[in-house]
Amino acid sequence: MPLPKAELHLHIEGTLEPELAFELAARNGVELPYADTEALRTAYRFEDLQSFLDLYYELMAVLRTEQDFADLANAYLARAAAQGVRHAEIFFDPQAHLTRGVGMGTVVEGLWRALEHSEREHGVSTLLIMCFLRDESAESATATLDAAKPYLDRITGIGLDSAEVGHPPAKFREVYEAAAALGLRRVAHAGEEGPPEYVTEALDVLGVERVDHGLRCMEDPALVQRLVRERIPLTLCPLSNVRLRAVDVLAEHPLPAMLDAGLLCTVNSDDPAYFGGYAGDNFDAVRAALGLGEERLRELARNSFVASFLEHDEERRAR
Ligand code: ES4
Ligand code: ZN
Repeated sequence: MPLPKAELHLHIEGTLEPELAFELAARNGVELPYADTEALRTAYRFEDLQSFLDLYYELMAVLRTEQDFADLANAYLARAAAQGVRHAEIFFDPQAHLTRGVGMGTVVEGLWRALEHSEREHGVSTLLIMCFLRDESAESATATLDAAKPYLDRITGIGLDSAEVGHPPAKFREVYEAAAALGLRRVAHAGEEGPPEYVTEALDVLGVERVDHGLRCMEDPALVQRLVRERIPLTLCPLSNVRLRAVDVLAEHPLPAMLDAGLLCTVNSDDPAYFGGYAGDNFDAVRAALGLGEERLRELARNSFVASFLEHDEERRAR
């Protein structure tokens, strides 16, 4: 039996497996520039974050209808459940769909078709976190928040993703303030490819409660001390870090040093269809490559629930 765990860093568009991509392409009459699933998989050799993002956005062309988003989410939830995931806080990237003429309603209602039955069907509770693309403008983020207003009863929080370097957190101060005023929880990707200063800025300027990745905090001992003192969770994604070359090989991942430093680390899958594994696969990989003992693995699983928004969201819904 896999350890029960919560998944806190998961882009639903990054769960699009080649087989489903081709199935949806056929259903929607979308032409993919790959002969078959095999040819597509060979494209999964990434140099860095941007080379991955190019393919990630390209494949989204197959997602067009509510049913497409429902099928995508259902496939993820079934896989996650099989690997011990009991709760998932799911990112989605509305701007990547809005710019293709797919509306906010199609995305949210479609995902909801799967999420509303997830506890019963898969034994997985879920929350939605809407991410802004940091390589788009701050105005576009604000327009996205406005477009989401009819759906805020289904959205727990906001996040910030896509190409990090050159797009510091402070660019999104206003939209994070507006989201906070609407009662939304706040997270952001920081310190994946960007410098430790972006982690500090995400905390100080955006008021994030949790940092996605945060890996590069290890370059700044004072920042590590602060993250420990303030119990700020980090949502690490070890297989992603290897595939996107944030670390050379898994055996050199700083996770053990981060745990030893007292950081509240969690292990997640990021974009499992692209990076070679779901949440349980990431646990298995760090166990094998880093020699983590049972106690450390249980700590990671426990951390995932501690770091989740579960309790708070239940309070919010009850109000
Ligand atoms: C992402 Cl790994 C990663 N980093 C930043 N943005 C993303 N969007 C989807 N996956
Ligand atoms: Zn991510």
